[in-house]
Amino acid sequence: KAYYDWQDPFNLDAQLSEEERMVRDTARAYGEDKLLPRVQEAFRHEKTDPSIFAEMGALGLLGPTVPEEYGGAGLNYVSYGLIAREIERIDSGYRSMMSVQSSLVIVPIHTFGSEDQKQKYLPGLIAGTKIGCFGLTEPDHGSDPGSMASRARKVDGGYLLNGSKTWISNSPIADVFVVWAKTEDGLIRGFILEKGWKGLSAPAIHGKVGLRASITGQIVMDDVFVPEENMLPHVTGLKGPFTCLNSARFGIAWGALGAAESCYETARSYVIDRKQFGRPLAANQLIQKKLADMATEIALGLQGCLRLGRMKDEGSPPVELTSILKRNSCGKALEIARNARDMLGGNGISDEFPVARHLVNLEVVNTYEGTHDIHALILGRAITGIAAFSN
Ligand code: TGC
Ligand code: FAD
Repeated sequence: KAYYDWQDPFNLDAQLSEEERMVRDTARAYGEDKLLPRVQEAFRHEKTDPSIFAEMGALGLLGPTVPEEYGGAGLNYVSYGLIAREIERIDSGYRSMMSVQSSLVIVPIHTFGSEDQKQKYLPGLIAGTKIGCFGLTEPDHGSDPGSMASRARKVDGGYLLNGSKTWISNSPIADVFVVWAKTEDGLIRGFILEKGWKGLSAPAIHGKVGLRASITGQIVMDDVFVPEENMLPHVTGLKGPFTCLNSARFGIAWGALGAAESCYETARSYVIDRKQFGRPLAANQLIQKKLADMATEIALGLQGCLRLGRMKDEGSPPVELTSILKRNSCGKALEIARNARDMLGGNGISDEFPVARHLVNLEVVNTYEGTHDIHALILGRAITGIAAFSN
């Protein structure tokens, strides 16, 4: 009888290249050696350690798909997904720090920036010596960023930016701000702002019940002068921010399954060790069914992520595939985290185990980068030809 690997039923490992396995192992070792020992304190006390960016940068984990001429590792999308999976296996907040920097700051500058902007900003961001953030969401415009109120008014030599962004990962510690605002002609444009510019502030948002290891804040712009050369020249409209989101959402699809794997593996070892009614919890059919459901969803989800990664590496697959997988991975990972939490009984409430932390983190991951329902509507539009979210 062929061997069944409970951790890798479809032998994903064998479907990766040697380079991809090496990237995965590097990210896994970093997560276990450097992130795992810090996460409990970071989560308890809402503490983000900015040195994590430089640590990740030194290992080539930031902006990994960017070519070597700008300091990137020139890796493929599958490798990017594998990094996200390994980092989120430890904590979604750490993956958030990594994916905002990689997909939402480095990608727009690399894809839509001028040569001068690339030379100026990419090496520091990829090395992690500079920290970036991405401002799209506003207090009154979340799922509907096309209605944003932030404005960029043309003045001599540049633009004056006014408006506010909220729920912005990394913003209170960011050096570089990629911000989206409308110019007077009503077009959405991207701007690169720097910490310390007059009129720019980024107060932290405290009291989050999830994603506590990743700092979140606002971006407040009060007549911030942005020189002409700091506008992203090569994109207008929502295509700009959505191109970044395509990349970040793909990483989240892998990452959420990393968190789910952590919950599944924790629950499995717990129910094998824990005895009630004179035998292991794992001997009960109800418990085994929960494990079987977890293993099934993780294995199928990872195969979908790998397929999309291969398609991205070969060309430009339809963006709806990213919606299928971002939505599926987040929804399934949440369900797995809830079941794992239940299987650990009272101990599932303690932060000595990672499951409750993953659970509250995944509530955030299911919401940002397009909520579960918004991705259903993106798919619904593609299936029916009717947009349910517009007039
Ligand atoms: P819609 O009419 O669909 O499109 C407007 C223009 O954008 C183009 N487009 C895309 N381009 C590239 N990739 C995509 N995925 C694209 N989707 C749309 C589209 O072709 C069109 O271009 P053009 O040239 O014809 O004008 O726009 P809509 O306003 O009707 O869109 C509605 C909807 C729901 C799809 C969209 O607004 C949406 O996705 N909302 C969700 C918002 C969201 O995801 N926000 C994320 C904020 S960032 C964040 O959460 C970071 S957390 C990260 C972390 O900490 O890890
Ligand atoms: P809303 O849009 O108000 O949605 C509320 C509810 O209504 C949701 O359930 C939604 O699905 C539903 N809904 C909305 N419209 C419809 C509709 N037409 N039909 C049916 N249901 C609908 N943003 C950034 O720009 N950069 C960041 O770095 C960033 N980081 C974040 C970090 C954290 C910790 C959090 C919590 C959020 C972050 N976000 C960031 C913001 C995030 O992208 C938004 O919270 C998300 O897009 C949802 O927007 P909203 O919160 O305004 O909810």
